[in-house]
Amino acid sequence: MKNTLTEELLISLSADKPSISPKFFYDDVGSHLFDVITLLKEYYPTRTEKWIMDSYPHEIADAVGHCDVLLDLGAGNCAKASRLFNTLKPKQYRALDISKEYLEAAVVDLQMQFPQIQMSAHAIDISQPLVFPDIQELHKVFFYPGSSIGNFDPEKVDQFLTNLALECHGNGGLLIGVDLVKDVQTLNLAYNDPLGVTAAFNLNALLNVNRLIGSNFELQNWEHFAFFNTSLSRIEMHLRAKANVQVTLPSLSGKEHLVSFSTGDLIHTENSYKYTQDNFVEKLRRAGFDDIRCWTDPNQYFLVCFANAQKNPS
Ligand code: AVJ
Repeated sequence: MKNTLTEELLISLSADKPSISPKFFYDDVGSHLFDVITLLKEYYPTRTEKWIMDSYPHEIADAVGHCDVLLDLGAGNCAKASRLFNTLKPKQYRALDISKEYLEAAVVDLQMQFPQIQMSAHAIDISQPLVFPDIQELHKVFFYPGSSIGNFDPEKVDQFLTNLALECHGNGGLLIGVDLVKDVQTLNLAYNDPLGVTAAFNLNALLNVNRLIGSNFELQNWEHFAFFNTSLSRIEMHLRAKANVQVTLPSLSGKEHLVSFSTGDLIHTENSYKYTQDNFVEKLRRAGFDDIRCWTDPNQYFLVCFANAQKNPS
């Protein structure tokens, strides 16, 4: 695990267009910073998704039907799934997330509050293909809230959704939250909060990388840069060099090498794609889902969908 992550970072940082995958945001500090982001007035997605879920509990529960296993993809602090327990009444809850310590602590807490639900925590990278052989026969509800799907490139979204539809084995579905396209100002502000929490969240990726691979990025040389790319319908986050800097990267063979950045050079850290309801529903259909139900807020800032896996995928 450690070596593949190191290798992945060395390759992506030495590339023509350097990047750090957004999964490297979520060390302990980064996970907490993200929690703070969700409290900010400018960051509307979390609050709006919660409003939608709280406003349509019966409609959502009706669409989902009975639930043997609730599979939480990207559980974080498990707060979103736990709010569904009383309406969906899952028999089992499986929390999946990249951040192990954070996740395990959250599940231990939650298990005490809901002793009747069988719970487990799985520290995995959900951008890898998911398989659940031991629960094939059970009615599965995949839960993918928070517009985390926005991090995937559009082709990857199709693969990911197709894989989930197949993993349902005609018995279950997907409850998903998706951020919608809206005016550029609102989008830009959500990723450029005046308090600078998103900037800290972005910069913290460098500290995590230093810890993981032993590089020597210095935060004073980098700044947060985020904007909505209208033609690609995505927020892009980057770290921008404030000076000419050299960074020492170790290599797997033990030899170090230097990477140079000039003032203004970028390290791409995240894409956060925004969809329209129609194009997202169309993606779900193409992936093998049907009976798609959608809920949104009065501003149409955010979308929640439940999509059933087709019984006989063609
Ligand atoms: C967790 C991927 C949904 O894209 O809005 C928040 C992460 N990045 N602020 C998003 C994030 C900057 C977030 N997702």
